[in-house]
Amino acid sequence: MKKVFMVPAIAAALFLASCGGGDSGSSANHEHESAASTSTEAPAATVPGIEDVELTDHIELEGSDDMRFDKDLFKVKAGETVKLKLKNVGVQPVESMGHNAVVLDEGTDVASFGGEAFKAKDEEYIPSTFASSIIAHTKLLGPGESDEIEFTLPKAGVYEFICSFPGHWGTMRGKIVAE
Ligand SMILES: [Cu+2]
Repeated sequence: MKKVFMVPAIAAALFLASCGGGDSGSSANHEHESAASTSTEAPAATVPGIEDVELTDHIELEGSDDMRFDKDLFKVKAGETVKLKLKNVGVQPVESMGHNAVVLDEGTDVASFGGEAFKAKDEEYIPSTFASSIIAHTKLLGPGESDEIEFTLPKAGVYEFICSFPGHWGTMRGKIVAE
């Protein structure tokens, strides 16, 4: 008789244990859902047209007398070396139409950076006051000149690049998406 009595007690204990398991299972599901919704907000998805851009480790840019880069969107691998070559294909003198390419850290306020660069003529428009926001930059180039640099984007994200010559960042501006 005692054994028969024990069986329902064990069954009740197992039932309670499985209820507890059910609760933790549902909270795990909840965490999974929130992780999934975070991943849909990944930086690569926030830049229109990035899905049509091929992964590269060698960016080639041209800057022209009409204050434009010839391309404005690139996709690279985070943590890997990227080469960037800029050529000034214009004919106007460097004093009035110089170009560079400055790769800015994620989250840099481009307008603020451009304002500081404007005042940094003695530093070829690479403001030391914003040094921590600069990942890499080319030299300031006159007509027909080119420069090539190497850098590594530390983590996945969207990094802007601009020409920091006074007045140029409004039109000479693009994005490098690291994935
Ligand atoms: Cu420029």
